[in-house]
Amino acid sequence: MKFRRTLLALAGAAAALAALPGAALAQGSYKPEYKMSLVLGTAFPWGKGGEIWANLVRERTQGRINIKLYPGVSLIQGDQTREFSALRQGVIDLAVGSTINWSPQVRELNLFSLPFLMPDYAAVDALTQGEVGKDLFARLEKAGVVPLAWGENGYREITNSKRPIRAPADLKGLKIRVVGSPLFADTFTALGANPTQMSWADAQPAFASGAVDGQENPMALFTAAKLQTVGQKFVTMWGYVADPLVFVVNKEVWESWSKEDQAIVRQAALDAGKQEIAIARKGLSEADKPLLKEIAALGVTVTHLSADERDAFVKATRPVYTKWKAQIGSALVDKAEKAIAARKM
Ligand code: X2X
Repeated sequence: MKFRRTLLALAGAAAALAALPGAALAQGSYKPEYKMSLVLGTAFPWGKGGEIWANLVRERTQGRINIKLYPGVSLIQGDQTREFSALRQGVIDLAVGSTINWSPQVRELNLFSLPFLMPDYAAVDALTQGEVGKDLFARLEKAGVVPLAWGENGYREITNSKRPIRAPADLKGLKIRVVGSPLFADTFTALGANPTQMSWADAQPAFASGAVDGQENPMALFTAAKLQTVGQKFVTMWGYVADPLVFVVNKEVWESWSKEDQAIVRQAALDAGKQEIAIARKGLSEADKPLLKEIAALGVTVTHLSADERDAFVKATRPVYTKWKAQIGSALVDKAEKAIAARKM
């Protein structure tokens, strides 16, 4: 009898809970703190972008939305290619994430990793700020997250500990760390290198020990992470891919906020994204590229390619481009190619 009463009471409590609108994340029921995932911290343009976003949101909502930064993708133990799934599942509330790290789950994001698709910053902007950017945001929404703004990690230049790279033959046999989808492994295999997939957290000790010879990452990251101190003494400016960042919110969290706060968070992401892109390009978008002089002053050999030399890399990776164009979706890649051809310089 007693047991039955308990059961009935439990059933009643469950029914009452179910009747609550949206249970834990009802509209207007805010968490005391929201978790923002980032691969890189505030010493890097990426982390600064996240910090600017969090600060703008805190100020403009008078503290209603309080965001804490979790750099090093610590919410997922450093496993950056799981970030998108964790975001969707609600382990992460917000993120500023790279298209590379989310590309295993959202194959269209591989677009930016097609070798030599985007020749310059104007080409990157033609994609992210145009129709292609809108298509990709629609795709991300369909995947269950709320994308708000674009940022930038940057042009990923090849670095290594062994020798200057001027031709694909110079990459032969070099062990190169990559991350993201198998597109990167395909690209480096086509160039004769020996690609190895690992997280950023694992990569740095691997450079230091010499287990890995080289890597590719933006120059702002090179200096902030002091990659010259872990043997990366040779840089080649080849501009083969650039990874944008996306400012994004978990869908349930987004829907729990008032319309007014949603508008504030969106505008703050747009403002932070714009500032972050300027920070990411600092020292590289100017004609004399002062950041490269700084890097050379650290004892690093910075190699610039002639048009013909660069073309050899383009040719060697063309089969990879063709293969992945089909996997990403030919219509989307066609649209991107047209937007780049029509870009304003
Ligand atoms: O791991 C990398 O190379 C980094 C930091 O650039 C990304 O997260 C894509």
